[in-house]
Amino acid sequence: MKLDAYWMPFTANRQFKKAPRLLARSSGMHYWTHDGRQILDGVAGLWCVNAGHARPKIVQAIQEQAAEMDFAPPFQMAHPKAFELAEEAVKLAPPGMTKLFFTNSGSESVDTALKMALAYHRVRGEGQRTRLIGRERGYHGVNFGGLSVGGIVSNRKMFGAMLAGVDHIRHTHDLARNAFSVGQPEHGADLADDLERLCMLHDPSTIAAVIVEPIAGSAGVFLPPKGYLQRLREICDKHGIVLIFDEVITGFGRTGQPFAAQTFGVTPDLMTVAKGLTNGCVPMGGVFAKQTIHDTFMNGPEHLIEFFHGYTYSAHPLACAAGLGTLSTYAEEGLLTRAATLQGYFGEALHSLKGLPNVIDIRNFGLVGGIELQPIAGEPAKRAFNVFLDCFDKGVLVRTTGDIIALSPPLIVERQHIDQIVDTLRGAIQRAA
Ligand code: PXG
Ligand code: PLP
Repeated sequence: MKLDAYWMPFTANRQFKKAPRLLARSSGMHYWTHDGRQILDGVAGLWCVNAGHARPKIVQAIQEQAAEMDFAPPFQMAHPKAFELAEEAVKLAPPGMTKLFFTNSGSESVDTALKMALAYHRVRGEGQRTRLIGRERGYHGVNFGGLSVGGIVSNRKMFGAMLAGVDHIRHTHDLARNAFSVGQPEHGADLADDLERLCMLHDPSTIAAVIVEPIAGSAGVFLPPKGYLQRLREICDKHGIVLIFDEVITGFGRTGQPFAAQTFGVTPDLMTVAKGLTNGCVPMGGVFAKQTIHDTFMNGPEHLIEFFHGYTYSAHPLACAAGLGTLSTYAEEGLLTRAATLQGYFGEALHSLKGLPNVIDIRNFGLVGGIELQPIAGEPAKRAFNVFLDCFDKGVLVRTTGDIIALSPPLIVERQHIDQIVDTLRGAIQRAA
């Protein structure tokens, strides 16, 4: 096979092409490589295959839809499954979040939510609210909006000035005080007050929205300190700032409830999703909006477009069919609360790795895990990458970012799979010493 033409995303292309890792088939908790090796999926593909692979209802829904209708234009037209999926999805959402706008990815969801927040203020006559606030070490996708509010230096530094008028609150990662916390860390709720600092600097009347991940996944699994999200909500309420939760990873059962907003008891104004919405089977994302935000747009003459935004593939029929198959699979199997049942076992298994060489922190919540390693001096990210390669060689797929190993198994995971993931990691971490 020629590997030349494909410029791979977020990949060490030259290293990969010397020793390619090719997946050919998937079912349930497993992948099979092109040469027939079985690989246990410790990361739900890329945090998205929450119901496990090749689930029959989803497969059938996609097949039938492909044969019935390939595409329907989403602007000034629609098809029934778009409405059905939105209706089913908002039933799972926190109270008041009754509207769903469709996109094709998490990155598009984030840029959509930022635009919604700006336009919402403008429609209300507060068009001076143009500033967007993100958080250091946040990940909100790779499009210019999400990149600008994001806080991962390597994702940002090559790309110029990005959006103007963006600022960032401090991240909450604090190894000195919180290392090896089980579940939410005790220390750091006060870091939410950093938003007050930015309000004082810019004046709150200039701030449109704040976006945070309830649990930061991609940047390295950072949990919200106890009380932190509540405090952010209070400050946003006080100053009329739209609070956006980016639930691209935490959405659809990862934390033990359908959404992290429910798990942590804090309702945002807008909520971005993707990944688990269609079990990763067809690209799709979305933005849940509070009824009040949506209704603000519904003024002016009825024949005029209210929100000048959308994608050719918004509410694509194949994605809607996959989404409906996905939500009914989640419901039938109780998957959206299964992480709550398993988090004790999962957490204990992960924390059993404490004491291994170079393990400087272990973090867990629901079915999300993070293991932070001491970097090799002068060679950041190499130790964790070696662990990743070693695990893949031994039949387990994990994910690394910098020197942090991230875990997010499909929600159908069983105890023996958790044991296999953790045992494989134990060996690999020892060999990486
Ligand atoms: N927001 C959050 C919170 C995400 O986790 C996105 C937005 C962007 O979604 P798309 O669909 O545009 O990729 C994400 C995506 C990793 C990893 O290594 C995680 C993501 C993407 C790529 C890698 O953990 N999350
Ligand atoms: N670029 C061009 C030239 C287009 O015509 C369009 C859509 O019509 C786009 C970009 C945006 O594509 P999409 O709607 O798939 O995001």
